[in-house]
Amino acid sequence: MIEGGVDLIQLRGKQQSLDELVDLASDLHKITCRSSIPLIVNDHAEIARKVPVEGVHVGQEDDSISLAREKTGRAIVIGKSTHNLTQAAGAQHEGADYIGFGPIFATPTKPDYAPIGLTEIAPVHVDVTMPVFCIGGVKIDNLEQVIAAGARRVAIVSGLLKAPDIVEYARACKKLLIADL
Ligand code: TZP
Ligand code: MG
Repeated sequence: MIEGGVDLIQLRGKQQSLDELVDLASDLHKITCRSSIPLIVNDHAEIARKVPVEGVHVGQEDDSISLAREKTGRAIVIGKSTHNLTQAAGAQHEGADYIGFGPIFATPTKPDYAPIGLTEIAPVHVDVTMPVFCIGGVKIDNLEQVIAAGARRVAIVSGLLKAPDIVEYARACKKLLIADL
């Protein structure tokens, strides 16, 4: 992914214990920091006390932004998942540094959430000033559509992980995103 040009990596391990996530974050951070790619850990702010990751990501059901900041004990990027315009504005008010916005499309990676579609992508960029990462079912095949709807940044999970050639897939996505800047 780094070779292909991703700008950020998030460690997301829903099946792993906290200890396992700390070990994974530590191994991963050795790789990401060589390329100055920020590593964001999902769900557990306490990992940031043990590993010098650059950020923590919380969901609507996780720690608040302020509790997550407290748990990390240091200046760090904190992002939040949002699923509608109200939550996006709330995350900004709460002091998030960026938001995830979606799921844009239905996705097996997050099966319990209804897709929100493309229509709120443009409005969310009007409502909030922080970076917005559109997420959920985003693939190389629909990326132009997501960008045309107003997205400037995307987070891709299964598209990248299932790609036959991850470097090429990341490169192709990056090319579409950069072309639109
Ligand atoms: N939050 C909203 S959708 C999603 C998360 C974590 C999963 C995105 O995964 P994929 O495989 O890129 O659809
Ligand atoms: Mg979470």
